[in-house]
Amino acid sequence: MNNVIFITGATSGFGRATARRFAEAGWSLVLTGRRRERLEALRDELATKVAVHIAPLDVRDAVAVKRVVDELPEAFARIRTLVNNAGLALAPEPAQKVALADWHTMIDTNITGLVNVTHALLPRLLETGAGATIVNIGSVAGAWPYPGGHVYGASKAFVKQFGYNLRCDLLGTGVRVTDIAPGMAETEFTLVRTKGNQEASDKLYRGTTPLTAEDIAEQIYYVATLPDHININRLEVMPTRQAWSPFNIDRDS
Ligand code: NDP
Ligand code: 8X3
Repeated sequence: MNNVIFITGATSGFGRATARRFAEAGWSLVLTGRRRERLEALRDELATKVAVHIAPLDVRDAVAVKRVVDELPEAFARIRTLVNNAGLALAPEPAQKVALADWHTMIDTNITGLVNVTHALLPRLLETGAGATIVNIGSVAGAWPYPGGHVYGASKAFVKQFGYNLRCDLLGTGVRVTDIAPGMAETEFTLVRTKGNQEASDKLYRGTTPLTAEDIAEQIYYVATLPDHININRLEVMPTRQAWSPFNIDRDS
């Protein structure tokens, strides 16, 4: 069977590593993201091994999402796995210091983008039936609060609950849904979160052992290739060298 994976945010980090991991296993790839030149570079790298279709796409644009899905070439039309990976955190400052526009960007990307893509691809996944998998990339921030998490963490809590609710409605269709919730992983995530501050990004990952994009790609491959009767609901994955802190207390000085 021709296995096809549709990946959002394939131009960097987890999405790009996932494209490489599934290419290694011979899957056909639909690669999306806003940066066309990166999609082209990845296609050039992987098209020697597997069939690759690229589609520059901003997941916030529901009309564009539907067009990309409607115009999938025949060989890529039957999707087996959807990886809803496109997303971002912005403004690690306290909530009261954050520009409203940054909150809107996170909601539009992490929530609206996620539902746009899921809604457009659900008919294709239902057609595939048994073994079809939706992998949503959540975060530990969707389950555990931390300072500066505000809308980012809340958007990832949406990812988790949306996935659970989808599972209820998709019962009997064979379509699986998994929330993979990573902790700290070294990608371009912190560069984006700090609006291009390479020093801050380097500092966060220095002197410890974060997850890699390849670690998460391997988890995605694992859940998507389990026997059809197994659904991993949620997979929370942290670096061994990351854990929780005590509660903060406000004290009189
Ligand atoms: P990267 O910044 O490396 O990759 C993010 C990807 O999302 C890029 O390919 C980017 O592509 C894409 N993207 C962002 N906005 C849009 C948009 N509007 N439309 C389409 N694509 C978009 O970060 P990661 O790989 O780390 O992040 C991937 C996912 O993992 C995100 O959902 C993130 O929240 C989540 N995550 C990350 C963790 C980490 O520590 N790294 C931990 C937990 C979860 P382009 O800019 O070309 O559009
Ligand atoms: C982000 C993961 O550990 O930076 O989704 O909160 S962490």
